[in-house]
Amino acid sequence: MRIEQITVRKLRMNLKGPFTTSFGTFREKIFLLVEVKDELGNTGWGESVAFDAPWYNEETYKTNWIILEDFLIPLLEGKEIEHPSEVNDIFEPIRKNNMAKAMVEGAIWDLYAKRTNQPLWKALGGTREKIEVGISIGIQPDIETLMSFIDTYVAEGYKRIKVKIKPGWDVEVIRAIRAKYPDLPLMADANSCYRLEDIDMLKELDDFNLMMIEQPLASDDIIDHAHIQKVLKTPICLDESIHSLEDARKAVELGSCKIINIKIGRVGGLTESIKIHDYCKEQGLDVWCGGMLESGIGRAHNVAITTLSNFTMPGDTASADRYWDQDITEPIVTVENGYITVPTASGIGYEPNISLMETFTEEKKVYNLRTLNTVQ
Ligand code: OSB
Ligand code: MG
Repeated sequence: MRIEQITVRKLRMNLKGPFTTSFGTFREKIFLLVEVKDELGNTGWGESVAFDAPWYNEETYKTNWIILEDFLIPLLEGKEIEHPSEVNDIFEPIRKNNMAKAMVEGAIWDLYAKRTNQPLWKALGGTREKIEVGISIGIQPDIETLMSFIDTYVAEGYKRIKVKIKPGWDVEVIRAIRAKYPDLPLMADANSCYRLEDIDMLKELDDFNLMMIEQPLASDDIIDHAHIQKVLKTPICLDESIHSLEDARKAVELGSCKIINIKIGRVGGLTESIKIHDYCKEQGLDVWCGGMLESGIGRAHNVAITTLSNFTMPGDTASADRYWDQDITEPIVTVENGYITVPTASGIGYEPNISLMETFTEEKKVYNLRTLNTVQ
């Protein structure tokens, strides 16, 4: 197949409520979508999980657009692609910018699955027909507010609760949750806000039987994480620190974590996600699929990757209606009793709702690629 056209859109969607992490508060999501088209007129969709500010990693939707226009599109021009696993290699000359690469690679996977008339999850090698889901709850103004969110989500059947923590919102919060819910599958995500000298606080968290502590230390660290994993019973899960299979291998060899959160965008696409998944399976580590407050397109990709056999822990791919008044796919991604039933339609299995998408679109650009068959 040849990619002949790429359409980029910048969308803005308001979150139903604020989402606060240790690094900042999201009230809206500004992000890019791409639609790729092949020589037969098949299309595929991808979403970038880069935010509008470089808080989580160094990318933003604007840097994604520049990388796409100046480097990724030129690399795709004139390329005959047999299988989407080749896209990773085509983008190899460009360092990092993983979220920019992943949005295009994901769209080409969707296109390929449609072209070969199979659901994306089957094309990826997935085996599950329904997936288990948890939910991530942001930092709240007070513990009562947090507890009422937890009550609601537990009643809705979510399979585990993740709470965001930061200095001043950690041990007391976890203690309060455990007092009410001694056996709830519970974890905490620090988004890199602690340092080695906070070890005593992390040891206190060790008493609460958490499923894991996610990314307690710096976003580029695997050394100090190995130091603390040695003294903690609670598994460390790495998110921000892992950008590739090589990073995963080094973290595992150092003993920096026992669990990896795979985010398709952070690792540069579905192909790299599969490689990390397979490596962790060999090494006996659990993996789960993280979230980046995605719209329906990115959410659909998360559902597809989670069907692989070593996604043994519930992910963060909660119901679309938890984030948005209206989401841009038909149907929207829905969680029932803690499960998402995986779609059977070809490709990502959720149709883009173009007319609704248009109402959230602030900019749009169509690129026609020079192809092998261009007659001079
Ligand atoms: O660290 O997993 C994270 C949201 C924004 C940035 C980083 C993270 C998160 C979440 C929410 O935890 C995941 C979601 O519900 O999409
Ligand atoms: Mg995280």
